[in-house]
Amino acid sequence: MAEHVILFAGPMGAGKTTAIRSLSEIEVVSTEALNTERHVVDKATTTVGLDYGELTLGADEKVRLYGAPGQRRFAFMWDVLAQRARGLMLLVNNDAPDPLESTRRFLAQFPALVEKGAVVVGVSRTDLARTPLVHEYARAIAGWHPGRTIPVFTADPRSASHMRTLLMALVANVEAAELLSEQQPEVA
Ligand SMILES: Nc1nc2c(ncn2[C@@H]2O[C@H](COP(=O)(O)OP(=O)(O)OP(=O)(O)O)[C@@H](O)[C@H]2O)c(=O)[nH]1
Ligand SMILES: [Mg+2]
Repeated sequence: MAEHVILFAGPMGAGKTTAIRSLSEIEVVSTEALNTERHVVDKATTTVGLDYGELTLGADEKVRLYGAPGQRRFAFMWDVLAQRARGLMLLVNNDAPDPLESTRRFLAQFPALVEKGAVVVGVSRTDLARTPLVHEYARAIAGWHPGRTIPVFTADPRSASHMRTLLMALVANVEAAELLSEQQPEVA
């Protein structure tokens, strides 16, 4: 059975934990603690370690889902989790103060996955804030990472079918990127 390890990263409140709970076929392992930053994002709990879930895609692709904490004070976990990840699902809450700048900063945290072409961006909470629009993200990302294919979708992390569509796009991109890199001739 082919196996994928996908990391969900992005700012606090983007919906990483919610997305993994929507997608997982096993009971999700979570490390939620009381949110002491309710002035930043008004929700009861926040991830302090990681989330873990699993699902199968098609007949024989197992996907391991890891969710990172969003808060910068837990940023040491981002590198730990990125070392294992073959793909990055970057979730960004559109109702945050400067979601484009958050996108730029989070992409800069994961240069190897960006370089490999193994990233999909999901813009959440678009029912609460309509803008920036998807094409504005796509244009900004093309400016920061010219020549890289980083698809952007709107996504509701509460919806399993939305998240499944994004995940399938990401897995397809990861597989294509890995096949391409195998075909690259060795540099003498
Ligand atoms: N209205 C609306 N609510 C959403 C949407 N996406 C997520 N939410 C809600 O926003 C909150 C997101 O919380 P989490 O899933 O804990 O976010 P997180 O990214 O794991 O946050 P941290 O672990 O604190 O970094 C939840 O209450 C979700 O129900 C959306 O598209 N629209
Ligand atoms: Mg979380």
